[in-house]
Amino acid sequence: MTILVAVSGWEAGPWVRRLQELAPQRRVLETGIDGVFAGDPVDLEDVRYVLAWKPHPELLASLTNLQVLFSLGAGVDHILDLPALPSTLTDVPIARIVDADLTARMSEYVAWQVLHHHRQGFAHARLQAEHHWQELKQPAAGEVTVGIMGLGVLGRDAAEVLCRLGFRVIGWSRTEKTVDGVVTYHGKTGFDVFLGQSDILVSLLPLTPATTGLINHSLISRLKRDGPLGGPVLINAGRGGSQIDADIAAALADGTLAGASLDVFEEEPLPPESPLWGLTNLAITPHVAAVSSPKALARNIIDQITAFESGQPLQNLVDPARGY
Ligand code: NDP
Ligand code: OXD
Repeated sequence: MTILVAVSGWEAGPWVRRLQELAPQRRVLETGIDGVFAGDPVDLEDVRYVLAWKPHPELLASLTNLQVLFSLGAGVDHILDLPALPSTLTDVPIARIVDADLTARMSEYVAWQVLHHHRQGFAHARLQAEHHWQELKQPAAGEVTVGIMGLGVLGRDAAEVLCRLGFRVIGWSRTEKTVDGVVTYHGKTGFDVFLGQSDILVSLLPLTPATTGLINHSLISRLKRDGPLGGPVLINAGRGGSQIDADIAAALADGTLAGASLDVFEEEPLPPESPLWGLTNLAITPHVAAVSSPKALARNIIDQITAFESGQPLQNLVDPARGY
């Protein structure tokens, strides 16, 4: 039962080594960093499982005996949005990563950025650069409302961590949710009430037609304006396709947003000429909020394959019609 690591932009080597360490009896093939398979095409007939990150559609189309497609990320837009998703994949289940390691990394990023804005990280860095000792007025966490868009695996965990830090946390999702300590809203009707209370808006949404371009001028202008941080703050670690970079740049420049942290962008890597790079109230990270670690996640996938082969149902299946 051959496994193929089909990744573009990532090195396959660390995944292959870890998979072989955990399952030495299995054959593991890999693509180059360009996502292209350089081996004998005949070998692809034995491939039953693919571990994918931005896989090439032609490569997927040539896998006639594929049984499960595993996304190496929590998001699956990199598979579902392929310009030509092969028809051979129609009946192949797609499973995504849900793992404590990935979840903890995301909550770490969210807590880091929320605290950075809450504790006035940019202002303190400016004062330090000026060698200027000045005490800034600091609100308590309980005076700040963090609104989380997306109450899935990652959003719920981040909410729990932020509640523990003392923030007032509210959440928004597509369908109704109950999360301890969090006031929740859902759908179109709850959206404006949710936005109007958010001092810090965190997006952990998947990219779907409904979330594409959602974080735009209109959304930003509906955030709470009179909170204790001197204006609303935006943090996006979901997908760049959910935001309009130019609207965020304009809002940061004219004060509609007091600050922002972006881990994801409409175009990645963020082009050097993007005006976002020059904004002093924006914290940029290169899509690393929660990286997929071969050490942790290869174990997760090998366990899934072993359970699947012993007749147990696959976990964390994606609904292609829903888009996540
Ligand atoms: P889940 O599928 O567990 O959760 C998605 C959440 O988004 C659900 O609560 C869902 O609502 C909500 N949602 C989806 N569509 C809408 C909509 N139209 N309106 C309102 N809410 C909506 O995903 P995860 O929490 O595991 O991951 C979330 C995303 O984070 C991934 O899809 C990926 O894009 C991103 N990510 C980014 C990383 C990074 O490093 N920057 C790393 C890992 C993930 P409902 O529950 O009602 O269905
Ligand atoms: C993911 C990501 O989806 O890293 O896991 O973006």
